[in-house]
Amino acid sequence: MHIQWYPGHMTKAMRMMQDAVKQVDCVIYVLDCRAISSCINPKFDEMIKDKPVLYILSKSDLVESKDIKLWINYFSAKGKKFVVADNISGRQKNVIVDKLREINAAMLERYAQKGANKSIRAMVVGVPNSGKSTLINSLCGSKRAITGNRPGVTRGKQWVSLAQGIELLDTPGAVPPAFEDQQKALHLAFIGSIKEDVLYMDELAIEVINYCRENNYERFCERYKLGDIAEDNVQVFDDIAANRGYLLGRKGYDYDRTAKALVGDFKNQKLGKIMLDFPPIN
Ligand SMILES: Nc1nc2c(ncn2[C@@H]2O[C@H](COP(=O)(O)OP(=O)(O)OP(=O)(O)O)[C@@H](O)[C@H]2O)c(=O)[nH]1
Ligand SMILES: [Mg+2]
Repeated sequence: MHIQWYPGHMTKAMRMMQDAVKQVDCVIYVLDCRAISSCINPKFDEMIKDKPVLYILSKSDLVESKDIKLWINYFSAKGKKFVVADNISGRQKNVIVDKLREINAAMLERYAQKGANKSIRAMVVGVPNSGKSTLINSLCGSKRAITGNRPGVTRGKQWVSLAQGIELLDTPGAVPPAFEDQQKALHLAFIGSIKEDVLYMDELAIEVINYCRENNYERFCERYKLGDIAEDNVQVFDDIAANRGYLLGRKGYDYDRTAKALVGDFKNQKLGKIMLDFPPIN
């Protein structure tokens, strides 16, 4: 499967962000903990290169803490400012506000010397569905930004003010215009950052089987009541469809339904907490 998805609204969104970045003091870069490397969009990196950046490693509740630890070590070693967050609980609110002050300390100090009180303006960027709008809502304590578990929920730009003298700009998610590394595209597909219409469920399901054969063997067998995972992926489909009763009348097994169940289970942590990207070794 070759994944390619760059709808017109993303070109428009990138243009809007190019303009908006000139008006902000810093950037909040939201990365889904399940696929951190895949969430890095080189187009964002280019756009924000002159701004202080706070990385939010979001959806931490969906990954094992021992796995996140690897990323904590990586970001720390690189001297990057970051907060590991689960946006829904909003538990990290104070830490995030403190870190925003920290990355803007020089600017705040300049204003303070002139006796002025300057608010911090931050643009929130990330791939679709990474949790940007949810993070903004948790920081402001109310549902100001629209959220939803599919890519492309936020379409325009929206400013939200926090009581602590911070203004946040919500932006639409964007993926790179082309994926040189299809593995990254696949990982983005698994975390719901790519519209399902452009994906082939059966091919994604085969990736799930391959992943679980390597990483989550027992959990997979338990979930689908299998003695083992057959070597032949079509056989695995047959075994699951048979156990689940996914039949197409007399025509045999319902592969579409089986594929959907596999991908859905993978996405909804029914096959365990899964981290797809590991830090590069350097
Ligand atoms: N478990 C979990 N779910 C989260 C977290 N943050 C966001 N979500 C869910 O992820 C989905 C996407 O969240 P949004 O905030 O709409 O994502 P977005 O980055 O604004 O997406 P676009 O506007 O499409 O670019 C929603 O169903 C949220 O409830 C988190 O920290 N943990
Ligand atoms: Mg949004």
